[in-house]
Amino acid sequence: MPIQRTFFGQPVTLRMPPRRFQLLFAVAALITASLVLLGPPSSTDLPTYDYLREAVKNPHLPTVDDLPNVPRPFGPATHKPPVQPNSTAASSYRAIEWLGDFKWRNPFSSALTLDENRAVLPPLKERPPIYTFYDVKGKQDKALSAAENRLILAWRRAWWAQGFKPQVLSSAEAMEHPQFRIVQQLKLDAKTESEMLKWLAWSHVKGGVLANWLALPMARSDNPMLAFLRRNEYPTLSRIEGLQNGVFFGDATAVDAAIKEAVHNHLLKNTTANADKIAELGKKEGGVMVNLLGSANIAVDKKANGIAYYSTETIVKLYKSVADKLGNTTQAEGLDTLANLINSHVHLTFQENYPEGVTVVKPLPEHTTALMYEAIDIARNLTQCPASPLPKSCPPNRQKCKPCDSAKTKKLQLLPSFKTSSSTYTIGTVPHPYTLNSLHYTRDTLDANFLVRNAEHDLWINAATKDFLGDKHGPESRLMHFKELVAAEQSPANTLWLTAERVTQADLDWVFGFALPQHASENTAAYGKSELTVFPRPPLPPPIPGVEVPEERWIKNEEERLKKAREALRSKERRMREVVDAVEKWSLADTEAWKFARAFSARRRVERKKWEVEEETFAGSERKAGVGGGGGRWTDKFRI
Ligand SMILES: *C1O[C@H](CO)[C@@H](O)[C@H](O)[C@H]1NC(C)=O
Ligand SMILES: *[C@@H]1O[C@H](CO)[C@@H](O)[C@H](O)[C@H]1NC(C)=O
Ligand SMILES: *[C@@H]1O[C@H](CO)[C@@H](O)[C@H](O)[C@H]1NC(C)=O
Ligand SMILES: *[C@@H]1O[C@H](CO)[C@@H](O)[C@H](O)[C@H]1NC(C)=O
Repeated sequence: MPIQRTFFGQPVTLRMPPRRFQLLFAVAALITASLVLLGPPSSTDLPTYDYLREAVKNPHLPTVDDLPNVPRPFGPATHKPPVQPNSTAASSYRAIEWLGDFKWRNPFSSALTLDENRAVLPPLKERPPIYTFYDVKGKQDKALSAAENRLILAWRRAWWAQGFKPQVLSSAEAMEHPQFRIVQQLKLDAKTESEMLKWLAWSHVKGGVLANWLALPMARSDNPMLAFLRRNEYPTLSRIEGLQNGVFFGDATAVDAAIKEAVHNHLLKNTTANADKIAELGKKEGGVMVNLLGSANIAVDKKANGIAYYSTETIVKLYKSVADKLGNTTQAEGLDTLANLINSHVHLTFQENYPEGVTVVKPLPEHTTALMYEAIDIARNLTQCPASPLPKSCPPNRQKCKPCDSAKTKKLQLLPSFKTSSSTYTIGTVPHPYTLNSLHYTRDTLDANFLVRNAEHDLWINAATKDFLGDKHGPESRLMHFKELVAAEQSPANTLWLTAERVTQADLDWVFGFALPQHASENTAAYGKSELTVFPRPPLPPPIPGVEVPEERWIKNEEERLKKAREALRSKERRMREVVDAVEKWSLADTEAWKFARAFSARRRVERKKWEVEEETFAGSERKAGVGGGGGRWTDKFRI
């Protein structure tokens, strides 16, 4: 009597499979049995695929000794490491979970987490705070406040992208300072008082870096000044040469001592009599505080070129048309123009930092065109000339820059494999192995039979690291290199890794520190009535040499398959889950790469969103600047 057998829910006809498959099924059955008994093992417990492949090639009946490390039901119990706070994010596919640990350079995260889903990332780097002071006396025009908030948002974004934690102080912090009453009783003019309050607020938060909100970082992330500020140790109270009172840094004791000394300056004994002299001090290099102290008390850092400060004098001197607009009736409009100018300069700095342009990695290029849409979209906008009110202008700290020329925009190229270079910015898209196998083998659906018969293991990581590592490395070593590319010290500044299943990319502004161009013109032209010059969009990158460009209809098929793969991964259906699981087991290294890249960007978003929520009520938050919909739908925005 024939027995109806099933495999992954499908009935199969009973015919003895070839001998090598008998062995494979025996191994699979053992694994399934141990899965049922013991729950999912970590990847180190599973037979390696080389083992499986060898076993398939050289069939011999397995003995228990042949099976590497299948979990022993009676072995000693293990504790999972405690879950760190804020280490998960919801996702349509599966919760994204991570653990920050110094041992992240392990090929397989599960070796450390004992949890198949949790990726081990490098510990989150502590961001040193950078403060700015923004205070509005009395009532102010709504449009003006909104424009100022947008500028402060740009300030926050630029410093965040450089690894800092930007915070906006106001007179509320100054009031907490013990010297506040004394300063108030001095009856100073508005400008001097505001400068004093700024220092009181700074002292209240225990020193650090204090910057004007028109002082933004515009340099490579390894610029010595920025690297120094990031260290969060400021041995002497200092300002930066040429930046007036734009940036100060120092520790709490030094800041406090300086305030005490300034308040006791003899000129402040009678501020009415000395009003002119005090105003005079305010005009001298470094501003009023520096000059009340006598210059010996504040060191001057001479070699700093990483920060651009748009002081009133600088705007008048270098950006005349913007200065004209900042006159009284058109002030809000002028501030928006300034915001556009600053954004264009941060973007220009990015483009100059990568003289070789932007590279999009497209491994296995024959059937992955649809997978690249997002990456290419971002890459084109990155290489587009930024919209600007003064397209020929340079940032204040680099007057010798090369303004962007739309006739020769930076190179935008596709490469089938990753190449390291600090003069190019690289964007990669990491697909789930289900997605990749479905595209690469042009299959609408996958199943275990298909994989076993036709699919290679770890297609993606082998292809993506081919030029870079050659053919000799195994998947473990490739994974380790890949993780370095994503997450090692300097990598996030040079590379961006997307996951293929995400349809939208948020937070790019905070990754780059500027807003990407959202408009393009046919040819260079003013856009709307804003007097911005908008540039054409760079063309699509040329195809990879030697790879046939698929016809439109095949690309349409790819889009369909990509959609189906996204659905498959999202599916809660048991059979589908089993197939996805089998695909993951078939390509352990690709799965690990996907989990790692996905967790890395999820953590970046969670860190940022959490910060945004904490800062929500302060000037320059997205909510105050009318961007991003505010914090009310915060939990929605957590979905990755
Ligand atoms: C502000 O506007 C008034 C009247 O329109 C004008 O008299 C004054 O000169 C303007 N001030 C500045 C600084 O442009
Ligand atoms: C993040 O962690 C903090 C502290 O453990 C907690 O208060 C907060 O609710 C967490 N946020 C999320 C989104 O998990
Ligand atoms: C400050 O100086 C003015 C003019 O020199 C004088 O009239 C006033 O009495 C002085 N105030 C104090 C408190 O000494
Ligand atoms: C890139 O620019 C185009 C318009 O040229 C815009 O539609 C698209 O949303 C932009 N993409 C990103 C990621 O900013």
